[in-house]
Amino acid sequence: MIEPVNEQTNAFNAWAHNMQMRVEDVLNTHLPPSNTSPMRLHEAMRYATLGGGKRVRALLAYAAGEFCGAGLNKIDVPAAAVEIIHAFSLVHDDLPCMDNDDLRRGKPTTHKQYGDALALLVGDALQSLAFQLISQDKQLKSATQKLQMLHILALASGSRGMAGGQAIDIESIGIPLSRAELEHMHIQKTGALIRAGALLGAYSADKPKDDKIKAVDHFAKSIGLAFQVVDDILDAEANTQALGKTAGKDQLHNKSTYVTILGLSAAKQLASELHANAMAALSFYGREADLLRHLANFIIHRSF
Ligand code: GRG
Repeated sequence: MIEPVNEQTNAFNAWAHNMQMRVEDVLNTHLPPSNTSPMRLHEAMRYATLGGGKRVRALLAYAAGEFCGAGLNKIDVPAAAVEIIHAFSLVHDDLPCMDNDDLRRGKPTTHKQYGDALALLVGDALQSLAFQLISQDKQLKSATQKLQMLHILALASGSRGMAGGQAIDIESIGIPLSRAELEHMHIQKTGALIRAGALLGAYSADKPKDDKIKAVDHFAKSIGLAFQVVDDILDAEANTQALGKTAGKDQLHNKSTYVTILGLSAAKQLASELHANAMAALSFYGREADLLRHLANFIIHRSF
């Protein structure tokens, strides 16, 4: 029986809420307790990671993992690891030497709460923790599988992934980028970790089929870029309270965005085209790809 669209959306929303709570539990369990030494560092790591965010990268891991046949228990740690790397990147991104922001996820940024030096260490320690958790995960039985995941996460975070994209971003402040340069920057800065989230989920399955890995990869590349285009649109259109972070930051910092390069209407058109590309990657599959489809819709239609 084909369910009506709003029932499917309600079911997806309930699934997403459950997975957000699930990854919160996994994070809570695996982050060092704040009553163990060094207590202030551990408290700040928990402050930066817990109790906020849409958990899009974890949701991608769960959806791609289920698509490829992995049990939820196997996806838990990889999903938490990609969120930990993401939290790390946000802490460093907000520092005065980077974007210098005061508000993140509706509360003071980590350096505002704990000082710049500790925030730097929070990022460093979170990065190590993400790799440590995958390496010691008892749910993942094969060393090859773990190695594959560590490789995916390392590539996505490094100089040809997120750190590289951030380097291009800070070097280009005040210098208008071409559309191709902007795309290159965002594939690295935002797209790489989103793609990693989906791939980590896919590789959580014991024997993921090649065609499914390729479909997830194709899907994640398109939806990762769409995510950033929507981020640019929201930065221009939404307000600080709705976003939980400072709105209008790109304009303030004189940064090239899809909105400054294409204009609002063409940026929205591009987001729809990228969404359509992501959906096309799943066209061969039936209901087993529905979580990924709904997630793509959520990424495109989100308001924060
Ligand atoms: C992590 C290796 C490494 C280096 C740090 C600072 C930095 C280099 C990179 C910055 C990457 C960055 C912050 C990109 C912005 C991506 C982005 C759109 C963030 C907002 O993501 P959401 O909307 O946030 O998913 P929530 O709060 O919902 O999790």
